[in-house]
Amino acid sequence: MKIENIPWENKPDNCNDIVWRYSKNPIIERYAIPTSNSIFNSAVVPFNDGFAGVFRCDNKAVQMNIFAGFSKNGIDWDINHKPIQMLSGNTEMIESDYKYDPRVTFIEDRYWITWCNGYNGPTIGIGYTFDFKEFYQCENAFLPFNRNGVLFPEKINGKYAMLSRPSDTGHTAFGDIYISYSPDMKYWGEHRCVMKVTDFEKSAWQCTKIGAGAVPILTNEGWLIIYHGVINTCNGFRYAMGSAILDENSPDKVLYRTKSYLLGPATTYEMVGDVPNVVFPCAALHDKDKDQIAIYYGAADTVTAIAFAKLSELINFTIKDSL
Ligand code: BMA
Repeated sequence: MKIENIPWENKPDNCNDIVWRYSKNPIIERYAIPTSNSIFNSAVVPFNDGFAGVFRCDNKAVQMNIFAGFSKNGIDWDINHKPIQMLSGNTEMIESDYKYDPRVTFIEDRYWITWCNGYNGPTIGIGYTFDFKEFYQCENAFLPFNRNGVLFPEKINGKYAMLSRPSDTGHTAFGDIYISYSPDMKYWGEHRCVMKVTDFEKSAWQCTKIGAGAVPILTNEGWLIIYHGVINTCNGFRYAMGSAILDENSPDKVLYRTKSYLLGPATTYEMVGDVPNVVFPCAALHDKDKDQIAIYYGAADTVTAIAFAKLSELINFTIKDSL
């Protein structure tokens, strides 16, 4: 995809990493709208001559909800002060006690949104919009409990495909990534395991649970995914970012997967916040011709940040550093 005004900053001279942070992070502060306690784990896409996004803004009662936002440059955002009000999509309106951790994927003719939907516990909600003004809520994809539902940007073998992470009602101390398929965005099946957590001895940062992050990017090597991996330390969970490449036609096959994390909590805004030590990617913008990718991530469950990489370097590293 070509993105004229993709956010970008060159790698600092003294940086040896594949992924580097934007120097003016965080791009969205916790109090960016009047009601917010925190704005993080949010998703953006190119829209018109700029960008649009769906943002997780927890309010000061710490209720989780999703809000639409717009930007000319992908860095400075105007987030609506009112949460998204859903109309009924492919079913009658279904309950939603809360909404969090949205992802946005353009498929065919519209923007599809998935999020963690409160329906007797967390599961994957699905909705769509054409204009980021009117939103339509569809059937939940799965039974509770599930999190981190991420749609592929095109059908695979004629079906919609979604990654997800079956979980529990609480702060889930386990979790592997699965894929499911649907002919119509309503009924989901053919569930297959894609990747499991690692052995502690081999790659400890992803040994407790993993979950899909950004929408998969189709490359010459296969589907590039950017995901989060978690280790349970003596002081609680620590969330970092890694990448993997899945087979183009059978994306339940993992071809490569980084042993090292690409970005872990290391700056103040990643290490200090409502939930310390969280780097949680939910979206990425890329331009293949420019060889650029901008990754959006929630930091410490409080603010939103971006990091950059050269797409080719990220792919090569995923292959070279593979487990
Ligand atoms: C997960 C989700 C995420 C959050 C993470 C770290 O279970 O709630 O929204 O970023 O925990 O607290």
